[in-house]
Amino acid sequence: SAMAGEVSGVSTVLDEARRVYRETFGGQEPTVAACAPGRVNLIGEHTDYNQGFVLPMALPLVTVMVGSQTSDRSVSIVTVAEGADDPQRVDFDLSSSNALTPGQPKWANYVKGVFQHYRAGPLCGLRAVIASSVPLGGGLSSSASLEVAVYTFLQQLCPDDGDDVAKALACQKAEHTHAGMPCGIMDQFISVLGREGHALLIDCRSLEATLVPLTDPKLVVLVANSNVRHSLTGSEYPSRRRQCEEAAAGLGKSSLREATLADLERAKGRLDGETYRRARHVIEEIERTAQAAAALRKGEYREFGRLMVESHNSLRDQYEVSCPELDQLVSAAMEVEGVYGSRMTGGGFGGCTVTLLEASAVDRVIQHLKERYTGTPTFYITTPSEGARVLSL
Ligand code: GAF
Repeated sequence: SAMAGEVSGVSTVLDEARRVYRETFGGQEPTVAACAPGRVNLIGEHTDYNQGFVLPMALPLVTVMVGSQTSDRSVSIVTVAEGADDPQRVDFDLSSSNALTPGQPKWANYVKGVFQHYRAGPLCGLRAVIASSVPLGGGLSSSASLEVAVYTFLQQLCPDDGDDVAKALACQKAEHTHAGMPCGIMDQFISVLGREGHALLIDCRSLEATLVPLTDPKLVVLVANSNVRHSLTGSEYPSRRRQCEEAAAGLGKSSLREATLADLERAKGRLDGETYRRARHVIEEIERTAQAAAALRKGEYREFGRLMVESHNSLRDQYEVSCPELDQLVSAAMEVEGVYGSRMTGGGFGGCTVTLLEASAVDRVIQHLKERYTGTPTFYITTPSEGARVLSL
């Protein structure tokens, strides 16, 4: 059995996808394979749709797509993603006008959305199998990894111009139109552009990204999945987004990225208390993220960890997207010697925490979280991994 927190490799997921492909499609072998990673965000939460900074890294957890072109325009796709039960299959015909209309099953909407927004074409028919080691709905961007895996797969059959930023934007659009989730650009961007051994400081206004090395062997990034997901996510995310837009408008700015704390204080009387707190989180978090990236560059892990905890507290108290389970995991982590910092990661209301710690403390931390957390956590000891790529078969 695997050690606590150990992550299985890409080849395990690839092998599973190939096996299911053979089983599903009469013993044939796939000819094309691509994968795209999930992500963990180190800091910069709910800042991407405010044109701010984020600092995610790509995970060794991936979604893999294997398949082959067909001679017509029929599409058959089977998924065996983790968390799903038996393999599920969808069939549609690209020559039919409603082929890409969202419907059931839900997972297929991500696929259809990417087909819809793919930047070259016309697309040919294909048979494919999708497998994943990214936990579904666990806050590690299983959906972005699926979108980007599908896009990267399609690039092999029907090449586009290879523009990575445009690719991330097309996948984000798929999420907007086909999953109804008005997400920012972070998850798709890091899944496309992540680099092994690096976190990525993304400026979501200019869409420029800077690599921040993260390879110190004395340091570990531990992801703890609370294994809870509160149903609030669906409605709360769009409403946070709206509040931020209202706040920016109230400050006379095009986005909260353009606003300073002084601007916010001047406008305080004109904003309701909740909108003020939302805006304050965003403005401070954007600044914190820039500071954290600078600290990481200088190897100032204590400072980085302090900023992580500030981020968590602000998400809990001002942005109000945490939950008791995430708060519990963060406080428990902070009790252990050798931990620099810990915070919720991703949209919130469940999902995961991310903890930065001394490598020597990792067993101690996992043990302590198991004891202190009232639920059943899952752990991933992670390393910053490569973004989407073609796999050889
Ligand atoms: C979700 C969204 F998809 C991202 O765009 C981002 O806004 C994140 O929540 C919060 O930082 O993952």
